[in-house]
Amino acid sequence: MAFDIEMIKAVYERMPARIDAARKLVGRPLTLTEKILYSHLWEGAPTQTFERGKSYVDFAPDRVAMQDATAQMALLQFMQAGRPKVAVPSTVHCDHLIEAKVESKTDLSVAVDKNKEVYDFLSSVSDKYGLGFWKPGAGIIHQVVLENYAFPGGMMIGTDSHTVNAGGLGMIAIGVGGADACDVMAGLAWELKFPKLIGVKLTGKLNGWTSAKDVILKVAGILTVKGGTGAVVEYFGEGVTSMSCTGKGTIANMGAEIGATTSTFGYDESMARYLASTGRADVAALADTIKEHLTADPEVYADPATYFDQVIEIDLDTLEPHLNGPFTPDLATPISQMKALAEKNGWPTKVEVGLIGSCTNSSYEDISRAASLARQVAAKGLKTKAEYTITPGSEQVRFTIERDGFIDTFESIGGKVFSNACGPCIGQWARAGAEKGEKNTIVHSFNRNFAKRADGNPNTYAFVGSPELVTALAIAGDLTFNPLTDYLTNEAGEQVKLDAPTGDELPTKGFAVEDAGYQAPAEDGSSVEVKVSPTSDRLQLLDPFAAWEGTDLKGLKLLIKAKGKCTTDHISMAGPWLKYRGHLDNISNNMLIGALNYFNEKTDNVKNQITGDYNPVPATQRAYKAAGIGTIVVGDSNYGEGSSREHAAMEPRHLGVRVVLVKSFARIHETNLKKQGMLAITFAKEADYDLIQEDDSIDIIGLTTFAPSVQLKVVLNHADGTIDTISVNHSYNDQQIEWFKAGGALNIIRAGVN
Ligand code: MIC
Ligand code: SF4
Repeated sequence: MAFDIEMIKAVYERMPARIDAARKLVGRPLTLTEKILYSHLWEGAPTQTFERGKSYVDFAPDRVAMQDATAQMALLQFMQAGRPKVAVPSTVHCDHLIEAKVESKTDLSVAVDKNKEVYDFLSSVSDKYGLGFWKPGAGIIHQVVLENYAFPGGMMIGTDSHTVNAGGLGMIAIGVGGADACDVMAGLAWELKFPKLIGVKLTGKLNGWTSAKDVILKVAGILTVKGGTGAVVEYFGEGVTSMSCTGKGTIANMGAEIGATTSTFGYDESMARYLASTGRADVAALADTIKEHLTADPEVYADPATYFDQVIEIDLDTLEPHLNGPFTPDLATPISQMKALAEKNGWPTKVEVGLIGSCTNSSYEDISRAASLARQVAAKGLKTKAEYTITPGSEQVRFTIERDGFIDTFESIGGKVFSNACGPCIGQWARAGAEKGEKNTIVHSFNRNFAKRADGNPNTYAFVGSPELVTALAIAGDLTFNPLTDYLTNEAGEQVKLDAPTGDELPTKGFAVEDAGYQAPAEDGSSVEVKVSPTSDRLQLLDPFAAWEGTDLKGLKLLIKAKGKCTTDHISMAGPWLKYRGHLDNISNNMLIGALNYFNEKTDNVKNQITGDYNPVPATQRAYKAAGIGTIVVGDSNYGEGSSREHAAMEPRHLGVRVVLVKSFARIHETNLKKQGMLAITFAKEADYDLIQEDDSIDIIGLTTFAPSVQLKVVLNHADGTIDTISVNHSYNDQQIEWFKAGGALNIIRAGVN
């Protein structure tokens, strides 16, 4: 039986009436996204309509999920909220802190030992406050959620940007910072700007070498890393219903890479099959009773241009396998064009490692299709040229694929199976030789490929592809190999061609697992003690941030003007730094160390305006803090893209940065900054970015009359005595302005004002 079935039942009971009410108010047929949103309003049954891209709306999500690297900060905040128990079903998943080095068992036991303090903390907080706890080794949050908790028509938030993965099972699932999770667990509303809607119509049917991954790689190429900002992407069409549920999960997962708020799919038979095979026939039976409410009204898909803000159509019959990269997930190249492009751009063409799995692509279907290629290695007398690794998404998947012989197949071609965890995807990869910084190419089926992400080496060119394509390229050892047309020379010197992959959507013998790794919380956790040692270097209780001083901010020094791409990986790097995710002061030592200084094109090297010296960013900021001088960070477009990690907002706040001024923000990061009491503003004229000089002292004017939709003024006092005054925009509503004034949203919850 499924977890929290009573909650699901209650959601389904209230959905039909709420959807009818919304349809009447809106006065037209509804998309699936609108149905789910309007049936999850904090106020209950809808009484008003909302404007897409404009109205801030309070929602009541059904559940919360957190992974270990973000849960620490989320739960440290929750502990300050003064609540005895979480208000909605919530879970914690231990997946990010396990380093991939030798193989799964060894790596897992090293991690359990090394991270004991953090795991004990998370486990005892979960026990105390009523959260489900998934132990290290149980799997990656999004895979475990898809297998156990996601349900069509539900709404969840999670402290990880790929929470959106659950859209594959027809949810509205959204990635947030820990402070947002804390609100919902504390029984408060969750606020989101009512999204715009992008419709993607899939015609035709996946075939041959093309897989669900290629759909999203193509969409990323069309929309770019910013194209989905502020929008929910809703997929429909015959290509969708013929696709597996886990394939839909892959597409939804990588919606994070185009900045989309989330992606979703209407309830269909593939979802019912997936629910049944993962032990939740009861959820499918419930969903069947209201199935017309779990997809859009028929008029919508018949005439999408009328109902969506933007419509994209992709023909699966002709869609080619793609490889996206290097260094950004939206640089999409159809495999047939890779050879020419790699030559033109000087990308290293020898593939050193192929890595499959991760939260994005480790379904039974993915693994079985990849295994069908691995089997051809022996059958065709080939030898695998590159290293090859497999990261299963959950213990249930791992156990089942082991039972079905796939692990043996992978091992027979030299494959190495890592723990059921994030591992190489998040820089938890002790890759031998990476420290040498050599230029090299890897291909993986993960979702992100920002510089340094997998192995810390800035010269690793990472390309994202389907597990099938990654496997073929690992066998060939060549980035320019097109398995659709090219031949390989086998050990006997013959020319052989790989057959297109085949596989099973779901295990014919069903899923199996001995110990899934779940720990239920105590019935009454009031006597459970949560210990945080005052001398720990990994955990630190939080002190409240100071409230706004009530005046304009004058004489702020420019800390850094970041040039170009500045993702959360640049602002608060993961990999080795993950270990400090529960210790704000220690992790602050990575603040902005990956950002490129506009003035000298160096990373982690900025001018200290007091001494004139160039030093690392964190040390420079600490010097300003010690001198009682506030600072400002300036950035380019889509600043803070990527992860949900609120450390990227809390570190600057903790170290005394007051303002972040950029051309544009990624959604989660902008909210995280606001939540932590930071001033997050954007240039009214993007070109004003060019006016910022290295020795600027900057004033922010208008804060005493800070109001929604009213611009602020920024005065740039240049070192030569000249002054530029520019206008800046902000997106704060009344409540968010209160967060700013209080010095952070948590200060308000704690004071019980809210
Ligand atoms: C990621 O994929 O970047 C992460 C690591 O899962 C992050 C969360 C984190 O930084 O802890 C995310 O995507 O939100
Ligand atoms: Fe883990 Fe990578 Fe998935 Fe993030 S994207 S949850 S790091 S596997």
